[in-house]
Amino acid sequence: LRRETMERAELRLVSMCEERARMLQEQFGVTVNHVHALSILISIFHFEKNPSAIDQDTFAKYTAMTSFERPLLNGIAYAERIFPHEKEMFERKHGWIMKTMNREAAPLQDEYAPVIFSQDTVSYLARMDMMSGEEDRENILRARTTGKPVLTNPFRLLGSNHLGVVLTFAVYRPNLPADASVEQRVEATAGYLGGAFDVETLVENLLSKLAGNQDILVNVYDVTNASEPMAMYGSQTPDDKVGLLHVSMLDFGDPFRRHEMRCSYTQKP
Ligand code: WA2
Repeated sequence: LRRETMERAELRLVSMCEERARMLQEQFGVTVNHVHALSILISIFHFEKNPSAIDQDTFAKYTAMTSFERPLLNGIAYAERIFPHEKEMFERKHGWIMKTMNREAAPLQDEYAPVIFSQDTVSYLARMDMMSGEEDRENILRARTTGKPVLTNPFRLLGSNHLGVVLTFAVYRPNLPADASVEQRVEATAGYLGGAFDVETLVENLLSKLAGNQDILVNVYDVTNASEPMAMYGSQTPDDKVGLLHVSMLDFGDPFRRHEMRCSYTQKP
């Protein structure tokens, strides 16, 4: 009888964990797809059109009205690629000076990525050089060489200080061939579109709506480095005495990263 109870408990844990993992992966996927589409929109409407058909007001309006398409992002912003010799002209044209993520004046660098368009929910990113933050900078460099969606390590986000990850897509000048080399990609890079997955609140919100939520403990990890899992969601580590543990694989679309969901019961079954 005891064995039967355990088997049933195990099956229930597997099915609840898989349900949560699939739902989270699905929401990540639709969000990433929509940011991808928006990166193409910018490539065409900001770069193929001269003058640009996008300004801060149109970007703010469009991103606010389509935010339902990106359910796990707290907002989205576009940063333009600027070289040192363009900095003065750029700042004069916009009538403001770029700042670092620590709110200092931007020091001399080989390149900058100041945010020129931002959704109102992340207006604190405006004018910020996204290359001044370690995680954002790594994302930018990896996004433009791969042409793929890229995610950062989990870290504390600006604004909320919540645990999350940043998603970045490179925006290329139009007519980049699909089979472009790494050098061609870097050369054709015009800017970066991205936003933050506020995992701490948005995943919590997603999971809280599911049946059986009180019975199950969910943790999400970045396990790209298998020997050093990084916590991405979940404050409680499972109690060893509870025993049963199920691990569901997650695919968030960044081919260079691995994520997984670990589920256990909050109480002995
Ligand atoms: N977005 C929101 N919160 C953040 C953040 C970010 N980056 N970085 C730290 N906290 C404009 O890659 C380009 C968004 C970065 C895109």
